[in-house]
Amino acid sequence: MKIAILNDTHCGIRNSSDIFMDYQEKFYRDVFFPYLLENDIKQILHLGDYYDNRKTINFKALQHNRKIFLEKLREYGITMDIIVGNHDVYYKNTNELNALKELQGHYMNEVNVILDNTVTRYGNLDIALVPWINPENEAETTKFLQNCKADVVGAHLELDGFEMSKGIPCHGGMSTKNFERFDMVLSGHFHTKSSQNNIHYLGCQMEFFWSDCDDKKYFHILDTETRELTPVHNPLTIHKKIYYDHENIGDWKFKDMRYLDDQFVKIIVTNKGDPYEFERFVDRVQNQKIHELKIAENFEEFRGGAVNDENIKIDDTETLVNTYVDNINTDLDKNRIKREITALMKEAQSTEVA
Ligand SMILES: [Mn+2]
Repeated sequence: MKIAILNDTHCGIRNSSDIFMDYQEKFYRDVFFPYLLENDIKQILHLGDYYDNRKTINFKALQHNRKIFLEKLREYGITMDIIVGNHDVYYKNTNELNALKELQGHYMNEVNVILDNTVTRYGNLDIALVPWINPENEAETTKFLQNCKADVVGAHLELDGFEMSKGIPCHGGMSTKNFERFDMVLSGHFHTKSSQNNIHYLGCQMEFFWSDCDDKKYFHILDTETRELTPVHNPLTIHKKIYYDHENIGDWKFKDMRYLDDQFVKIIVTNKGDPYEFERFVDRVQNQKIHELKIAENFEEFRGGAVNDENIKIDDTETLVNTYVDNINTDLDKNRIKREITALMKEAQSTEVA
């Protein structure tokens, strides 16, 4: 049998922005469900972070998600097994109070919320399902991972050494030691797709932040007989970067700019040249139906006298801040500083789009 795997779909992301709701709707309507219907797939496994905000939900986002996703499960006869991710749980030290149980478990026969470590059989394949690991369930999860009878794991893990977003590795996460005995470990949590040995971060299916730009997104199909994992590309993007170098920008006046419609656009100026030409280029971009335009022109304002800024990349705020921190001369734990700043930025970004 074939099962579809989703993870980190973050209902209500970016402060329940209409733009992101529309974008999520397009993914389910035009990409995900058509594939499932065409391939007669009736089972979804969701690896956590169904909702975005640990503590609240916006009624509009909730209703919208019910219409575009949950009601479609019912309509198409699809069932979903789901584990809790860190964004689905109210408290940091226990999974007991979580949005999945409150919003889906009680009302949806099509949704099976998995709160405790469990081995579930799909076709001829046993998959160990491991919800978000917290101080309360950690010891018991370790024991489960050492003893469970399954070759494959589906989880929401924070593992050391894997990329959190493209090019930014996680330091201080959990060791991969307890996962070595499995043939294949599939995990949500980090939003970029990456693999090391038997462990596969699937990456989220949609773009939510600038750090997702130019980072291809996929949902996955697992064949439970052959154990083949197939990524299915989601061609829908919502972020576009333009590198402006007046020497290489070419005949932009004749270029079809409609690919920028419905996108957040960032022009990264590497070599501005004639300012008048540049302004005309900006006008051209702004004439499209874009959501927002950001221009990254120089990073003068981010300069600190003590910082070696030759290596700083201005591609996006996260990369900029991270490379900036990398270049500070300090004995403090730079990885911890980066983790804290990233968390703060995510929080700020989620209130940025109204
Ligand atoms: Mn997530």
